[in-house]
This record gives sequence, structure tokens and C-alpha cells, in this order.
Amino acid sequence: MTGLTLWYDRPAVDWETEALPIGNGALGAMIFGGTALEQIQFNEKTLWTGGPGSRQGYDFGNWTAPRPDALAEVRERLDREGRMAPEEVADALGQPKSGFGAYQTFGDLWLDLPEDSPATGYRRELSLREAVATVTYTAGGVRHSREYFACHPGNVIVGRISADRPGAVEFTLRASSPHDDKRVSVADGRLTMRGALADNGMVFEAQVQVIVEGGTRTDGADRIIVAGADSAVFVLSAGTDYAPVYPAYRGDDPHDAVTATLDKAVAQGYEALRQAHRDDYAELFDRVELDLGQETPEVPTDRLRAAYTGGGSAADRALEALFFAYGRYLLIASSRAGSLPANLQGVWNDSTSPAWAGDYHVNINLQMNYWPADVVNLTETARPYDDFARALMPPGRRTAREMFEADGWVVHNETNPFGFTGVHDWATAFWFPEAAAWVTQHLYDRYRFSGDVGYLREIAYPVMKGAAELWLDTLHTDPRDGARGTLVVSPSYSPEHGDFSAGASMAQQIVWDLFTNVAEAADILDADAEFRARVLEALERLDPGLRIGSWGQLQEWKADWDEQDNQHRHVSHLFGLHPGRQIVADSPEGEAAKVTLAARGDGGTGWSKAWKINFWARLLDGDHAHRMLGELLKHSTLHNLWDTHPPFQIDGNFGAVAGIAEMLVQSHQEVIHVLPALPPAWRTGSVRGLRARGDVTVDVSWRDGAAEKVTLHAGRTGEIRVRAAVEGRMWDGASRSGDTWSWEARAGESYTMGG
Ligand code: FUC
Repeated sequence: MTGLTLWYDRPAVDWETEALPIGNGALGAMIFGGTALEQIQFNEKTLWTGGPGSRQGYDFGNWTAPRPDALAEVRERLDREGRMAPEEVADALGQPKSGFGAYQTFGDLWLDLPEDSPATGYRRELSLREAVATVTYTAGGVRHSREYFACHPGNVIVGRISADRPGAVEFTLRASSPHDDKRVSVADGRLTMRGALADNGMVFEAQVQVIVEGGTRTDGADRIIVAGADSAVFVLSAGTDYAPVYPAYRGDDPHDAVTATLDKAVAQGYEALRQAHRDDYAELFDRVELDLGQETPEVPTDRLRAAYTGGGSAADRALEALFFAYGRYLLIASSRAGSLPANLQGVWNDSTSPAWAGDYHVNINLQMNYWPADVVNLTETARPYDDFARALMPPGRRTAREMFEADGWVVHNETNPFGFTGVHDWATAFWFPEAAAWVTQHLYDRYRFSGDVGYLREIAYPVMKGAAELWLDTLHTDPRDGARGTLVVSPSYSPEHGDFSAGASMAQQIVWDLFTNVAEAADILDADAEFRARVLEALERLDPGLRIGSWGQLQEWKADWDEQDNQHRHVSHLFGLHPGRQIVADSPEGEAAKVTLAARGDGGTGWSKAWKINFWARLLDGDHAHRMLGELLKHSTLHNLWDTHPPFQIDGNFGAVAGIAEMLVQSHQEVIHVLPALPPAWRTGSVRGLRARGDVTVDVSWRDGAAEKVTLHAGRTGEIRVRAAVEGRMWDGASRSGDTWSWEARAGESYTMGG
């Protein structure tokens, strides 16, 4: 398929809105594509200030002195008075942040290029098929080309500089970094930049090897000079002494690993690295193909986006299909096994003080990053998320013990790579112990997609169980419910507005989701009978957090405080609709969710709009879901198709990809629903390779808004249930009830309906 390329007719000037991202999970780079000066800003995902050793002092967010009665006092006041201002609760339970740190830019590579005559025929592009960024132009009669990619198997970033005339390649490569405690040295065409962060002593090192074909390569004191070459290649490797292990979070000096990685890559050579990259990337990216009936006009991507109307033209659909593919590209580029998960900016950051520290917000943002991972057939990209969740347990247990006197583990509103599981004191965003439960949701969901019991047993279940233990010990009997003894979360806070109260809807729905999942998991694993019985008993008594209020809305709080003109970006009380599975479409709660969403409006920040795509898709309203995609593309998307909050925040890219998938296939309710929310704007098209829970891969084509042919590839033997309005061919043994078909599928077999 054509059109899966972002391209521009000018070099990038602005990092955030114009430069193009490449990455391999651990490493990221932003390509500017200048003709006189090339800038390649780069990152390594573990380079963080803060944490143990920070000059500010680091406390993991745990209370620096015990507060034995603090929580009980807040609870009692909420029981008496019903609500408390966030500032009062922050005074009682918060404390100033110390040593949280921030994700750091590593530095920049610069190529000083000869100032020839002006460049003509300029093109800068990012091919999503190849995961390669290229820059081409003509100057002084010579066609110059550069290509860049981030190779996951080799763990390096590679660039190649070439020209169509022998001997015409000439540049000086140098490096810079805002960390003034670094040293740069050069030997044998290898530039080394090494230092330790002033704040926490974290050691970082990057090495860049330059290799030339023809011409000369000269070592300067801090730069490498290439002249008269036919072509040249640079290979970059970088690392730090970070280790994801509580409590010190430090490992080996990075020098040996960075050297070995680079030596190996250099020995492989450019073509082999390119091939390894191509194979590795294509194996992931090519699993899914989306055709929305698009036609890609020959205009640069910034103009394609600026011309987008949301109205469903073939060019509009081209942008939508490109945006979907780009989200999958970004996930592959920013989240691969062996490093940290994608943070608020994936892996890309050019600053020493990025917005929200470029951290891991867990009151929606980190979770949203991984919503698409399974449904768009990139389950491997979620491995860092699994590792991160597991690594939060040791510090989270200590926080649970010290703050809640509870078993299990906890994390609050946001965290860092150093196990920050406690609190700070920003009144409207410091208290969110439900985050741990929410983080585990995706682990269970990963099991539901794959059916991999080994994964459930070894990886998902221990983390889920730990999160559930906290709530078994912490839920509070709500005096408002008298003899019924309903269990509520107290104190609870609906992100990131309103008052504190007991039993906010999101808190209840998250605990409902966790208890439901962990009880199911224990049952599947035939494990922990006593624990499971406790969970089921608590679930029975749990206030489900689903109330329909005075104007027909789903209530955000247990008391009917919702204001009809409140358009806050968080729509937390619809958690049970998405990403949860407690609220189903066409039920009274589903209808109330519609009322709530309509009142909240179609505005919001980037991620908020992305969430609303998912909500409307789950409510089976494809037109409204598509409208939200339109709002996102029109008003919250930058020239380089990054989502903007503002500023750039990658969750909206990922949330939107998940939302598009939800419009095409849903499977959260034990049935594979094909084309549940197809918008009129996508009259005819097809998608191949989406995943449904139960280890099924789905291909579907549709015409004039109706499914034409559906093929299901069964990964496992067992019952498949499919809801699809499709006419025509059906195999023996399938039974039908309404528009739902079911049959016993055999592993490895494919089943086609219609067509
Ligand atoms: C949540 C949101 C903000 C922002 C921040 C990183 O707290 O409420 O809008 O996205 O995360």
C-alpha cells in the first residue's frame, strides 16, 4: 500500500512540531534534515535525574515521618461531612516532592555540511513501511542523500550520508549535550561523550563511530572530519548505569556495554544492520494493514493535515490511515523489550526539564500508551510495561505498609524509574492509590488476548494479587449505606477535579475491575482458594460505582454532584465503559454514559479526545467516535503528527490508535464484535490482522458500510463467538443466535464468513 510516509519539503526548524522521530525502544532520535547543518537530537530512555543519590534527597514519595492517624482522620471527616477540599487532604496526606527527577535529553549530534549553492528538490521523509528517515536534495549539481534508522537488534542508531557524485561527501560530526559535567574525546574515528549527571551522579556514555568509503576521515579533539568521501556511515550506541532494581537503581558502568554494542554493530556493517532492522521491524509492522478507501494526494504531510476537514474525503481518510499506521510505528519505536516503557513523550525529549518531567503518569497516561498494544497486534511492545509494573512492587509494598498499614502494593498519581510510589502535594493530582489496580488491568487483558496461562501465572497474577491485597485491607464500610455495609474507597478523588469524598465512581469501578479480574485469574490458575473467596466476598459488598443521576448522567461521585456544564478533560467515571468492561452499550448505564459524554463535550486535550474515541466506539456510535478522531486530527495534532496536549504528549497518538481499532473490532465482552462502530465516513475498506481476545486474529472487509467478508484465524482450540452482520457462506457446525455465531474452533485453522 502506498501513502505510509510522512514527508515534507523543508528541513525541520522546531523539534517538537517538525522534526521526525526514530527509535528502537531504548534509544530515540529526532531528525531535522538541515542542508547546511544537520541536527540529530538523541535520547536513551534511562537517563534521568532524581532517585537515590539525588542532591535533593529522595524518599520514594513515602512519608518522611510516620503519620499514624492521618488517613483515619480524613476518613472520619469524610464520613461526617461528606466532602473535603483537595487542599485540606493534601495538607493531611501529602508532602513536597523531593528528588523525583526528570527524563533528560542525552544530547545532539551535529553534521556541519559545506554551504554549497542553495538546495533544490528537497525532501525529508519518514517511511513507516521501512522505519527509515531520509533527507534528499540537490546542491551544486550533486544529489545528496542521508538515511537514518534505529536498529533494535543491534541497539544502535545508524546514519548514512551519500551523494550521487564520488568524493562529494563532506561533513564534520560533533556532539553536544546540556549536561556540563561531560567530556568529549575522539580516537580512531570514534567520538565518546561521557559524564555523570550533577544531580544524582548517574553515569552516561555515548559513542559514535564514523566509517568512510573513499576520502579521508580525520580525528579532531572533539570532532570527526570527513572529506572527499563517496559515502559515510555513523553508528551510535548509548547507555547509563541505571538498573531497574529497588532500592539503589544502579548497575554497571555503561562503558563496557556501550563499547561492545558499538564494536559489534560496526563489525556487522551498514547493509547487515539495515537488513536486521528491516526484518525485525517488518515482522511487527506488517501484521496489520488498514484500508479506509484512502487516496493520498501528493502534498507534504503538514499540508495534508492542515487541509483535513474531518469530512470523510479520500484525502481525509489518507490522513486517518496514516495516523493509525504512525501510532503503530511510534509504539514499536518507543517500546521494546529490555528498556523502560514509553513515557509521556515515548522516548523523545530534547529538554532537561520536560513537561511533567516526561514521567510515567498513572492516572491514565501510561495505561493509555499501552491500550493499542494487543489489539493492533504488537503485544511484544508491552513487555517493558510488564517489567515496569513488576518493578513497582517492592517500593509499592513499602508504601502500602507505611501509608495504609496494608499488604499488597500501591502507586499513586505518577511515578519515575526509581520506584516513586508515594505522594507529593499538588492538591488536585497527588492522591490516586487506585493507580496500581489500574496498571494491572492491562496485564490481565494481555492474558485475555493471548490465552497464555504461563504468562498469567508468572507475570500478571502476582502483580494483580498484590494490587488486590491492598484493597482487601483498605476498603471502608460506608456509613451512608446503613446496615448494607457497602464497601467504598475512602478517601477517593476523581482525577483531577472536584472534592475528595468516599466512593468516587472511578475508584469503585477500578476496584470492581481488579477484583473481577483477579478472581477470574485465580480460578483459571486454580490458585489461592482462600484469597479468591475473600475477593469474591468483598466484590459482593463493593459499591459498584454505577449510579444514574438527576439529569440522566452517570454520576462521577457517589453523591449527585455532577454539573451539566462541567467539561473537564478527565471523564474518569466512564472507566467501566473503557478501558473497563463493567458498563455495556445499550444498557441503562450505557445510556447514562452517553448523557455524561454529551455533556462533557467534544473538546479536551489530546489524550482526552483520544479517550472519547474509545468511549463512543464502545457505545457503538461510530459517527461520534469518528468525530472525536477528527477533533484530535484538526486541533490536537502537530505537523509531525505527534499528539499535543499541549505540549507534545504521546498518549493521544496511542489512545487514538486503540480507538480506531475499537471502531473495527471489539472483544471485551467475551464475543468478537466485528465492525461494532463503523462510521459512515469509512464506507468501504478492509483491515487485516487486528487481534481479539481469545487468541484470534481478525481480517474483515466491508462495502457500503456492511461487512462483506470476515476471516478469523484461531490461535487456540476452543469456542469462538462472533457478532457480525455478514451474509453468505458459513461452514457446518456454526450455530447462530441473532447475529452472533459460535463454533468450536481448532488451533491454526482459519474461518471465513461471507465473501
Ligand atoms: C494527567 C492529566 C494532564 C496531563 C498529565 C501528564 O494528570 O490530567 O492533563 O496529561 O497527566
